[in-house]
Amino acid sequence: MELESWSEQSERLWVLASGEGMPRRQFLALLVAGGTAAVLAACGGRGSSSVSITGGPVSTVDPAALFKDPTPFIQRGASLESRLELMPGLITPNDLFFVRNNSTSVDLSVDDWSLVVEGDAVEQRLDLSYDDIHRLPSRSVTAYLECAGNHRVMFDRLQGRTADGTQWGRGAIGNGIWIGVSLADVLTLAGLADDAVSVLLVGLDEDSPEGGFQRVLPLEKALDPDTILAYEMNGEPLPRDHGFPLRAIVPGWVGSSQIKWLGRIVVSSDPQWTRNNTTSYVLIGGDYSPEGEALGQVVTEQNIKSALALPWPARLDAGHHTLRGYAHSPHGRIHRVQYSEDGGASWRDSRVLTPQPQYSWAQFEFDWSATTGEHTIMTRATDAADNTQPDRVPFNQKGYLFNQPLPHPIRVSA
Ligand SMILES: Nc1nc2c(c(=O)[nH]1)N[C@H]1C(S)=C(S)[C@@H](COP(=O)(O)O)O[C@H]1N2
Ligand SMILES: [Mo]
Repeated sequence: MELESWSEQSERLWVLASGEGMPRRQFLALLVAGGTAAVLAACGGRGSSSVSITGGPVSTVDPAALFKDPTPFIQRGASLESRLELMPGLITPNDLFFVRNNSTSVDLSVDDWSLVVEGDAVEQRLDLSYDDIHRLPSRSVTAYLECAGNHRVMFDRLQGRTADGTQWGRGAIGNGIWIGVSLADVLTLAGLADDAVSVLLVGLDEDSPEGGFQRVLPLEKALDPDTILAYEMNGEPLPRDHGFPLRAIVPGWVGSSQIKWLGRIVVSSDPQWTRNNTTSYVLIGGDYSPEGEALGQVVTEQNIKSALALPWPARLDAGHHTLRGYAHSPHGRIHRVQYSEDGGASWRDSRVLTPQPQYSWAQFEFDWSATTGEHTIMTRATDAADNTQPDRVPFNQKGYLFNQPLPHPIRVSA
């Protein structure tokens, strides 16, 4: 499994680096800047003969599938998983923001691009240029964006059942400041019919026989003024890997609804069913009932989660540490994050940091005095509406929405 082989590799490298007296901070900085080669070089050029990086190739990313530098990420084919321990704070910089591609990133030019709005529930078909979009009133939204499969590997690790799909750890999430236009304004421009019920967003990547990657939104979510079509991410034009020139941002909803390289919108007076709300992004399992044309319960909103911003497993020196992490919920702000050192028998409060703007995730931290040996720390978040992470999530075949508290393994050495 990719994640296992990657952590084995970094574990071996870290054993070598710490044997050379390299502090963890320097090790990570080298790994980020120059990959394994830089770590090996700094270890006196002992090279791969003394540390055999055998758990598969160091890079598993397909270089043709992406534009950004994959070095700081856990690499997974055409997708990149973020390392929470590298996150500098509340906002995830673009070069550390995870990428989830179902095919490959697309290189579009604004000159050849336009956004088509059509369907039986609009009065007129629109064809909007990049400039047309920019002439509409702009709207800024601060929101986390998370893949429905974030934490998926935990079904395997904590329940002993492997779900289908990319075995994401905890880094299929990032938090951004997005600027664009309200989808509602675009729909109004096309003239929304009274009987409109569903809005299909279609990407320009070549994802499946039905066309680009696509997802339908019910009218209500499409008309939420904070559902935007974004052209800017963290003060820069939307990067190519994140959907240049235009992508949907649907706060609180599954990552797969936030269509990148948006090219077409179909507004219909009927519900629309495509792959991503029938066979994919549905909860399939005995605990879930199918709905409409879907094989299971359709995944719409994400759920409440928390994670420590440490490598998995983590290694710390004995002594006092401030441990940090991130928590988020689609149902409101995070009010509380607790941690447990005894498998959930007792819990203590961490400090939830402010600000926590809009649909942003929250940062939390707590002081921990690390004693030599093996430890496991769990975290559990609670939001303003009193939702909290459940002790157990029923299994679903495709491994979505895993949000049990994660027992994070930490090895402390003297
Ligand atoms: N056109 C298109 N949009 C897409 C995807 C895709 O493969 N193609 N992947 C989706 C999924 S599954 C996720 S989790 C998010 C990831 O957004 P990011 O790559 O900007 O982090 O984009 C969504 N939008
Ligand atoms: Mo996703």
